[in-house]
Amino acid sequence: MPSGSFDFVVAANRLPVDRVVAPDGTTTWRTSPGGLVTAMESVMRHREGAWVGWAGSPEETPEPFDNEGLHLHPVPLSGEEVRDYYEGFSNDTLWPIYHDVIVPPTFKRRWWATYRRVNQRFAEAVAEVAAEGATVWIHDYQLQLAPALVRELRPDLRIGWFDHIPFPPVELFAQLPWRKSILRGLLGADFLGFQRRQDGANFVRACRELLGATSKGEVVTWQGADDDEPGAAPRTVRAAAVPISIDVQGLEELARKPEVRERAREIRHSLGDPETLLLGVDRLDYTKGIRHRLRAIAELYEDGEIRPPEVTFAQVATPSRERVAAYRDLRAQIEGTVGRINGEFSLIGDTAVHYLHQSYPREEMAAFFQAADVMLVTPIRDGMNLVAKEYLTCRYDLGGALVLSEFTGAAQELRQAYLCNPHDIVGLKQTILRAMRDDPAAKRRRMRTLRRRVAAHDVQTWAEQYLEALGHAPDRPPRRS
Ligand code: GDG
Repeated sequence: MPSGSFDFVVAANRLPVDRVVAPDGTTTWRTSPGGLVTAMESVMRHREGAWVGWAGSPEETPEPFDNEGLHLHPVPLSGEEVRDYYEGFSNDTLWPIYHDVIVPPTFKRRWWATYRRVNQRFAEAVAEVAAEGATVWIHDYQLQLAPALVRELRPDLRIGWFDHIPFPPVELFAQLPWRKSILRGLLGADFLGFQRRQDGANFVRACRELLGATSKGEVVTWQGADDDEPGAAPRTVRAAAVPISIDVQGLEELARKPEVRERAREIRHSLGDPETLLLGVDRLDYTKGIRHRLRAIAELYEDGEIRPPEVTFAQVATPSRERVAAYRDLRAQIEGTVGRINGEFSLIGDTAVHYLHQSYPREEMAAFFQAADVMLVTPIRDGMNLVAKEYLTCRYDLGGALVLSEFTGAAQELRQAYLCNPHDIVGLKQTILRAMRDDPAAKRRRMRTLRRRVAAHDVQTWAEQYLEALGHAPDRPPRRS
């Protein structure tokens, strides 16, 4: 296949831009704020970089274009493909299996066929734009077949894949009817990055048990298969943890702006100037533990341990995946629970739970974080959880406290947080109270240590570490990526 001209290519489900339609109907593109884009900016400074991804609308696919120094190469998806590859296979088959089967996964052969077809299309787009010997960095669970498919088209490329979500234990992964094809797809990469060491170990074990591969520490060796399926060639691949982080400097600068600080004061005032503001910020997803959190809050009100207006709880639940039934059911449950808690424990003018099913600008999020005395991050399972790191970064005043679930990737790093098991409602209640009532000096010490950890390992460091590991992939001579 002829090569393109870009020596560094990112492939992710979405392009890092949002469409902006002017009143006269003309379309422009705005870079979507997010850590991944910032990380890429820093590693692409001295390279010719391209990004392959879906533009976000099934109706219209723009021609490739340049935006803020980056070449964007849109991959078209039809409405049916969005339903089957993205909402179906990615979010209703893989997402539940990779998150401890909190809800049952749905298996549909048609979804799988579309997932394969779309991964092939992404692979072709990568092969088209990548220069001879280029480095390719593929992201996340939507594109697990792409590594092997890219390699078949372009064996000259150095290919990495990063898993933003957990990789499940083999006992759960084995439920997937297409488990071997997924492993073979991933083994097409030279280096596989995971959030936690355990995720990498789960992948290695799955390769041993389901493909008969051998392993030595983090390196898997597979003899290949004697068939025509993608990814049949023998492979030696390293699977290791490179935990993701956030753009610490950019976010702290934002949080220090006088208008953001003023907005934080306004938010507290609008909530009745509580002594303690408890806050949750999540995509509305069953992995995030919002139901368990509400149960603990309800019991704390019931026990008389907390009461409005002295203590109030605000939950920002950003709308997410509303075309998937499990998400619609979750929303109905949560909204029912919030209604019951407020019916029982709110006073006239003093609300027990402020529930916001909305999406906010970054400035508003930074103000929310600054306003919160106790941040509740209580997922049942989460690859990393960036909200925890964002909260710490915004609390440059060393105020506040972080309650953090043991089942997040972030808990591996943030040992000084108030760690909790969200399934243990009694324990969760005690941890929330401790985070509220601990000695202020002890809380400040915890915040200082936690903030140091996040600052020392920001998203730029993450990208550099990842590319360093990819550059030293086991099967290839070392090279700077
Ligand atoms: C996946 C993995 C892993 C949320 N609401 C608004 C808003 N957000 C921002 C947060 C944060 C991001 O979205 C969410 O990141 P998380 O890490 O918390 O969770 P997932 O979306 O599930 O992300 C996760 C991550 O990938 C990265 O690898 O950590 O484990 O599941 O940045 O602040 N941002 C704005 N308005 C909102 O209303 N502006």
